[in-house]
Amino acid sequence: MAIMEEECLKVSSEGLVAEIVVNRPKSLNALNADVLQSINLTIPKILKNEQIRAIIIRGEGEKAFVAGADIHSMSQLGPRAIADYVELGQRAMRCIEAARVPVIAAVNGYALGGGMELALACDIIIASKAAKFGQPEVNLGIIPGFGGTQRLIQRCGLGAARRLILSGEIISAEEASHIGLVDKLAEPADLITVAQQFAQTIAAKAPLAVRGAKDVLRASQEQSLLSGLRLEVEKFLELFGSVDREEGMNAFMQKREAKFVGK
Ligand code: DAK
Repeated sequence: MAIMEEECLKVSSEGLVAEIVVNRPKSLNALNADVLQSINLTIPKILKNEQIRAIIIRGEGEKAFVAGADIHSMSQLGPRAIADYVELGQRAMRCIEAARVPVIAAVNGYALGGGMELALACDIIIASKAAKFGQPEVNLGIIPGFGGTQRLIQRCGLGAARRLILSGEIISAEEASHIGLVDKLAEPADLITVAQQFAQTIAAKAPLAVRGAKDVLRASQEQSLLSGLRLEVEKFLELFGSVDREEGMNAFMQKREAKFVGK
């Protein structure tokens, strides 16, 4: 049953499980302000329904879960607007992380930059064997800004976070599974079924116990997460004013290699 349909987000629920689909396949589901705002509005609406015991998030189409923050729209933003965008995105990730029910990312294709950060904000990551993961922000003269620097460390350790964030390397789903980024792998055609089955498994458990466990697990990381997120935003905003950021984003949009000057 579709419970809500906006241009950039499709939301439905069946029984105890709700599904959110990021619906911008022509831009590989990149996160613009509309998507982030819709996530912020949609999750509280879903959670008002007390029947719902798990949420699945996935991307429309076969090519991408989410290929990152929307570089086209981000490149146009001035200092004030970029600060608003930061706030919107960080709030969307917190909204997922703090949801009273577990949230499962079903990753079908590219999960890059803000897309990988969206998956990291979820409790469980289930990926198609064809999925690809990476934090390629250094190619654009910036750093992850939706919590990736912090949540990747928490999930996979400092070594893996350094490797991925400093190099921008894109890794296969199998490798992502090997470093603990992905919790479960599925054949591409089975991804949605596997995610639904796992959501049903959780939904069948005692809801108060699941919620209590989610809260306590999260609390173990909370203080370092909050101070890390503040640092991440400060550094992101500083870098957003750099010459290299402008060059990196222009190079992406013009489909050419970036020439960085360290300014
Ligand atoms: N934004 C906007 N459009 C995108 C996009 C993106 N991230 N990724 C892909 N697209 C668009 C392409 O521009 C292209 O559009 P048209 O040219 O057809 O109009 C269309 O999707 C198909 O993409 P490609 O033609 O490039 O497809 P390919 O198969 O050749 O390549 C690719 C697929 C995923 C390898 C490639 O598209 C790619 O490298 N995309 C960019 C990936 C990336 O760098 N992602 C990270 C973005 S930066 C922060 C918040 C968040 C962030 C930072 C700070 N704060 C607010 C503090 C996060 C930043 C990022 O996520």
